Amino acid sequence: MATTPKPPELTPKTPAGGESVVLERKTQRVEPPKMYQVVLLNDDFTPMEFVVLVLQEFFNKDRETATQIMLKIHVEGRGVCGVFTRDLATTKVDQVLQAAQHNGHPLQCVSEPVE
Ligand code: TYC
Repeated sequence: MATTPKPPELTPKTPAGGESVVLERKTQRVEPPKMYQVVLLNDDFTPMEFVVLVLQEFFNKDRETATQIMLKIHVEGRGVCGVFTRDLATTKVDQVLQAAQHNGHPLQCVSEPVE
């Protein structure tokens, strides 16, 4: 035998005893995503100009800023190129490593969680 579907219940049920039900509206709080910094590492072989181009191309730095970051890496051994969500940071690392490999440079790049 076919059954007729019931319409959805639009009003909260009144509990036995007759008292009414108050539905609270809860404010939804969403945690900001964990962020990851992409770090370039110094080496003795990758040309300075290549690192500057990488910073301009993949991290949208202007030439002057890119040069400053490259020199900081050259002197200090490492430097932060940008801070991203996890997936974007992974993509940036992949892009840098692929460009370095393609051009025969040993440039290394890693991502690490920001504290
Ligand atoms: N140290 C390299 C050189 O003297 C330049 C360099 C800078 C390489 C930054 C890597 O992440 C790097 N040619």
